[in-house]
Amino acid sequence: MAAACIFCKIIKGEIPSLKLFESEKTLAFLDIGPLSKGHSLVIPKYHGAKLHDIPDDQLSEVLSVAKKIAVAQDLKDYNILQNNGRLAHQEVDHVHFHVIPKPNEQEGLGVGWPTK
Ligand code: IU
Repeated sequence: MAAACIFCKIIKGEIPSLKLFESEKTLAFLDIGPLSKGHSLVIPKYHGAKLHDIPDDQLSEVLSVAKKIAVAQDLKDYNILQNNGRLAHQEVDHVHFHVIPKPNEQEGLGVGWPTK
């Protein structure tokens, strides 16, 4: 845990979040600034800024939780994204995987990149 990290504060419950899944090692919650309806983040509870900072055993559950969310939300088209570093558009320095539903054109729920 890192005292100043916003996602560590979410893990500790110091900042509220809409949780979708929680286990000993992993947390998933709705993104506060969704790119489309249902956009969520899956994070290891272990604090590390970038993917290579996280031990394998702390990462092992993250993709399967992303998959559970895709199944639970009945997603057909979606992006799984993970950014590392400012040049790669990382804003929060605690590893997180985005699960971004890609709604169809008729539903009209997409609000921006990368849903185009
Ligand atoms: P990025 O990959 O670091 O660019 O994504 C950070 C995401 O964290 C972004 O989609 C924000 O909307 C999201 N987020 C959040 O859900 N809750 C917060 O308190 C903060 C950022 I700060």
